Amino acid sequence: MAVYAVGDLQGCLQPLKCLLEQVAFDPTQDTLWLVGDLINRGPQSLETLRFLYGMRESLVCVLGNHDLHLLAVAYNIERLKKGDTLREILEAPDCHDLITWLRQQPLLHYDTERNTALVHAGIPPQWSLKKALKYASEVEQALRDDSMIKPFLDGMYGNDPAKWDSDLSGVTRLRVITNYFTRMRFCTRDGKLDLKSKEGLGTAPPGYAPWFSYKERKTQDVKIIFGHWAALEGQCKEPGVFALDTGCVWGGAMTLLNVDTGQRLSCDCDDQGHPAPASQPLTSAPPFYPTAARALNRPAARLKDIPMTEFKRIPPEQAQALREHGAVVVDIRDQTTYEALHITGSKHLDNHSIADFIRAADLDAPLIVTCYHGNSSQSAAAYLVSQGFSDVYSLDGGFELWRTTYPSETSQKAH
Ligand SMILES: [Mn+2]
Repeated sequence: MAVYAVGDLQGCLQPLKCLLEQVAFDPTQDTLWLVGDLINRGPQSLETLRFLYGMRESLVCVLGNHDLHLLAVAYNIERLKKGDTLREILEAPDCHDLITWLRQQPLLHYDTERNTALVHAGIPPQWSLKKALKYASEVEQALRDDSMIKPFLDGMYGNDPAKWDSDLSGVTRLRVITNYFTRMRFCTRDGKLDLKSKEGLGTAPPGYAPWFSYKERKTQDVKIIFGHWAALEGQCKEPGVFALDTGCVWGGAMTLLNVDTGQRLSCDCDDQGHPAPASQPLTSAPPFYPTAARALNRPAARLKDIPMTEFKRIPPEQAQALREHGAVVVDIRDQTTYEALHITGSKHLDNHSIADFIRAADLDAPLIVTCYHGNSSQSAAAYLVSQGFSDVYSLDGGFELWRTTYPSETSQKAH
């Protein structure tokens, strides 16, 4: 009976399957919430849509800008752009079923029991939940209405007007509503949109800030789960606001959130949107954990005596300071990637080397774990804590952030 929410899929089916397997997702019992952007850019847009359609009874799905773009293309092929990977959907024999299902999906979902809203981009600061639901339903009605869908989709594109006004009408009104729910990142206090900046928190134009950051935001008392903003890397410090887009299609990760416990699980991806080689074994328990546990060669009682500590997440700067004081760095990416470039002095760790590593290690020495982007290193760090290491760190941003922060502290030599 669990409820999970997953970040933007963008046609990356394998990481989704990997995550669902890890939580033993049962479509007859569990529910999956999708923040939208199900398709486009990734390797398997058609297969992803079919997979979701097949389990549609177990889904709650809100539409993202890419999903709306697919609908627009389905109603007007001239809208198809060069980088789109949507043609396979349009040419599929089941295209009609998939599109018909998609246009029934909402822009905003609210779960009363959990007091939680699900939306692709966000809810602008000036709208209460009640208003947001009303405005979302205006667009949803247009999508479901055979005579309104095409004019709406044709008029949907564009950044103007940048700000909501309740006097707006027609397609212009629907366009602003759509831009808020599916494209917003930065806006002003009173909800004027900037739709050009796409990068991290530091890149807001003067007078603009992330939509969720305003103290006066009228949805402060509602939990909000959203995607769309990969540059946030799943980090949002605002209480009750959960960022889930971790850029699976751009070599980031796909993130799954247990809506009730707040627990997160990630599947690191390569730059093709497939699970990265090291992610599967290191984030899913079976192949990795038992090998190491057996190899520990210590009586079980000894393990129980070890006080459980938590691992800490640290930025590159702190990792560098620890390295200067002799911390060991282990790298859990796949061997080939590690050999191509890694943190100088770091050791490669995988299912084959973990046993020897633990046997020979000083359990009290500081140990830093790194991966591609700082996602799967967290499960590995938790595991190493469970194996008795007392001072374990997960490197935030992984090797990708490290190489841009300390390019001279990287090396191609194996250790
Ligand atoms: Mn998006």
